[in-house]
Amino acid sequence: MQVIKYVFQPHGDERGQLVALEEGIDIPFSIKRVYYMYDTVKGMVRGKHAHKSLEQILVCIHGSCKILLDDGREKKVIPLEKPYEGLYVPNNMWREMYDFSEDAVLMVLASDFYKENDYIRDYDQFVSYINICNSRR
Ligand code: T46
Repeated sequence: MQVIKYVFQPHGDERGQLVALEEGIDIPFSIKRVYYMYDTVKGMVRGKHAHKSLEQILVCIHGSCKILLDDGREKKVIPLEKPYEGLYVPNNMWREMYDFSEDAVLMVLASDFYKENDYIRDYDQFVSYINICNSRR
């Protein structure tokens, strides 16, 4: 599995840091939605689903968390600890977010609006779905 973690360019000066994210330059898709999660309860695991089409970039803009990516064959855990790092999560990828620090704010840039019918929330269904997708290639 290829993991793409972007390192964005901070514009630092004597006042501090600023990161700008522009579609087509820093982000490889049109950004249709931005959401973020905070106050995540200790020990809680979020996600546990895949998307059929949605592409996303996850940026832990404060604190830290871990992301488990699973393409049905291989699993990888990617720590997000810097506000200038972005993890690309493609479609057909199971994801779980966990180990949130108390102060974590996880921001997500998404390629599409919220569509419940794009989610696969059952792991066995996810594996069957990607096997069908792979067999059509
Ligand atoms: C993903 C991971 C990284 C909305 O109404 N609009 C939205 O845009 C989103 C993302 C969620 N919601 C509602 C739906 C649920 O009632 O917010 C509630 C929590 O959503 P969910 O349980 O899907 O949250 P996570 O953290 O498990 O997953 C989210 C995204 O849904 C998902 O696309 O990849 O973050």
